[in-house]
Amino acid sequence: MSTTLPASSPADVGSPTDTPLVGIIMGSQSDLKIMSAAAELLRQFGVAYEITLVSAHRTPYRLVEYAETARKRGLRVIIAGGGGAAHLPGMVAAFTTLPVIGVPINSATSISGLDSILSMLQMPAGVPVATVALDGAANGAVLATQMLALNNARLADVLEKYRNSLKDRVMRTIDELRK
Ligand code: RP5
Repeated sequence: MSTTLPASSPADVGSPTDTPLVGIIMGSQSDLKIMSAAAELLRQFGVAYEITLVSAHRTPYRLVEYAETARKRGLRVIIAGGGGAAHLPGMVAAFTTLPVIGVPINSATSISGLDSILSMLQMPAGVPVATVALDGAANGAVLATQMLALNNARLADVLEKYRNSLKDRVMRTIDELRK
């Protein structure tokens, strides 16, 4: 996503030096090429985030610790990406009542990503994972920012400008095609 937004002022809530409000996690270093889009967008929005690896299968105790301490460390929403048997978002959701946004990833080991989608989409009642599109890390960042913007006027304004920039891009292309 190459949309550039105005830099936030130092006084803004959620400048990159603040305590992270969004946790971006993923199951493997191979997921980083997808999940980095979420980090890039949050950086553009001026939302403080942290990004790290937490594997449901390879570092299960780290998953428990990450999820159990997330709220008291100041996080307000978690974006969790995974491919294959993508249990990370669901298991994180099991250990925290923070909203968890799941990003299914079409990894080399997945069945065209359908396995990842179903792994995080079909959660039992009471423990939701807000699942975005396959490889949809950017929408994970937008959705997380929309949650934060519920009580943050600056972020609401940033999102408005972002939407307008998307519209402007479409209109520019329409104009180009008319020539
Ligand atoms: C999942 O398995 C990860 O989220 C990744 O998408 C997939 C493959 O992992 P690697 O074998 O590339 O480490 O746990």
